[in-house]
Amino acid sequence: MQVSKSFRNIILIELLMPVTLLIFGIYHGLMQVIDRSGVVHQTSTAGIDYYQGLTLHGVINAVVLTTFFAVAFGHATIIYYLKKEPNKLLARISLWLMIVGTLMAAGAMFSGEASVLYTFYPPLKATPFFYLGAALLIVGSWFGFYSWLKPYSEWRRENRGTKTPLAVLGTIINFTIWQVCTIAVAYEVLVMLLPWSMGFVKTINVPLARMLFWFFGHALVYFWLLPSYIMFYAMLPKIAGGKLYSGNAGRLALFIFLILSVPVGVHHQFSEPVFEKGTKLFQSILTYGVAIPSFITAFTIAASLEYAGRKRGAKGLFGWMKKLPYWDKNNFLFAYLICGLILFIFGGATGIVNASYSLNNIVHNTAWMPGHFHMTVAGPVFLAILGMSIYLYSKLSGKEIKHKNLVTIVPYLWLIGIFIFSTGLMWGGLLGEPRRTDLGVTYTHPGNSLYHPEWVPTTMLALVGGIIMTVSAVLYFWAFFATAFSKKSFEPHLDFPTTEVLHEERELSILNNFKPWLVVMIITIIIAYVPALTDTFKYNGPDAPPYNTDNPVPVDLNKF
Ligand code: HAS
Repeated sequence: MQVSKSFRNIILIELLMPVTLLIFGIYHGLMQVIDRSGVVHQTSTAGIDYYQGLTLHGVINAVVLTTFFAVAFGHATIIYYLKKEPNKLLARISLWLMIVGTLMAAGAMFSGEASVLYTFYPPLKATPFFYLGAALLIVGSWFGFYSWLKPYSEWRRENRGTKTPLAVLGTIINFTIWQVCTIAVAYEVLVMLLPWSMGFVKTINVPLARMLFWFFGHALVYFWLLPSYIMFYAMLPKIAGGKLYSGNAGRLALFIFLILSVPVGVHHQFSEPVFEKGTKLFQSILTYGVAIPSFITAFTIAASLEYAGRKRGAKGLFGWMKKLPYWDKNNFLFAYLICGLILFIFGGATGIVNASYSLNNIVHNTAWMPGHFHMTVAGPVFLAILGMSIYLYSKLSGKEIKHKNLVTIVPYLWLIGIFIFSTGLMWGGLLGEPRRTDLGVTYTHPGNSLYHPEWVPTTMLALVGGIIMTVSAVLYFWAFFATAFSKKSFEPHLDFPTTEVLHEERELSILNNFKPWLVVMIITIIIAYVPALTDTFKYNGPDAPPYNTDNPVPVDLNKF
């Protein structure tokens, strides 16, 4: 279908800008594995300090890329499936706020004034520009959401009794979760961190700030994940040559995410004494609940792929796995989505280990954790973003994709890289190897009194995986920018491979109605978070002055 020039430009910028910044994000990922493995023993490289690089890596890859992509992909799904364009003014405001916010935060990080990692936990302090930039990026993404509300309600009025297309349902659910969870982080940033970082107040309530962050932080991971789920349900079965085994299963999975994505944040804080046992137990149980939609997805998508394989002539119990279009370069999205799914089997299993209150004690704050999250956010999420970004860029710019062979190899190389890298991290984590630590200056430095030889093979393994991942990313950049800088060769348009459902299922009005789910969502959040909030107010320790990563003494000590 045709898309107006202004919307094509908005989406193209929202794809191009984060992929360009990703070059820095990937470079700092490589520096992480080099620094940790002890190949070098230094606190900074090319003028960028270890924690500064880690902050750039986390913020660019996990916050900037994912947020821009969610908005760009949201615009595209609304336009394609509802045949209506979002509100132009709101979409433009969204784009500009996100650009200005990203530039402010990037400037702060590159200047070394915001080495606070992507979680920006106090008492680590950043320059106010970092917090303001992050706030603008988030508020900008809200405007993207607001730009879809009018066309969506018009569509519903004009199509009474028709099911909302699955991709649109997923997009609206995802941004509803986002709207709710970001209110907490907006409060943390605007009311707590900003005045503290500007020196208006001297100290900060750390437990409250961290609780507000994780109210947002775990829902954030589902905000990353849901665009991939939309692709798995609404596109992958078609791409594989089959049909979706059950549309109702997909709708149910999405609505369960709406209820359970937010009230589980305390599972990141199991080791924090400020929370009572009951608060932790309840959120641990809900965490097992939020795995259910992923189990539903695993079975539904596996059944859809089995159907596709059998249609392609597969025989026997597992023969369908061999018949799928793994190497079809004209259908390269398959490679990105299947590699993500395979990684997610292991990312999901390790997440369930983390959710256990007792096992969490062994793995919390160890290298196990980045092992887990690289098989989730750098698995199904990152691969779906890469595949869909080049796909959409080509369609909307009218430029043929260059180096399609390379584009098809990228996800397999990435998959191999992540498997090796995450194995190294998780093995090290089980041996007590800490995360977020420049091991090369101490623990993996043979000349240091803190030397831990058992962490050398684990960090070396992670280094091998990290190098393979970097090669994969470089090939992707090569193909992406060769496409972006090539000449237009066809009429720009928008087109998604769209799945049909295998059998017409009974119409369940509950799966086409937001209200009951929103009510349950609010009640669950209240039950889970009122005790957590009360716990943070019971905390009677001192509030904290600001710190930097390079010094155990508070900054601006004279002021206090
Ligand atoms: Fe997690 C920490 C628990 C999912 C990301 N998680 C993190 C952090 C990140 C993250 C970034 O309970 C670190 C934050 C930090 O910096 O401190 N996580 C879970 C659980 C799930 C889970 C229970 N996480 C994710 C996703 C993420 C993500 C998704 C990003 C997108 N996570 C935790 C916990 C912690 C945590 C604790 C805190 C730990 C601590 O102490 O700090 C579940 O949602 C996972 C459910 C998933 C499944 C897998 C389903 C499998 C599918 C694939 C099927 C394959 C097919 C292919 C069909 C049950 C759908 C077949 C075809 C073939 C050919 C084979």
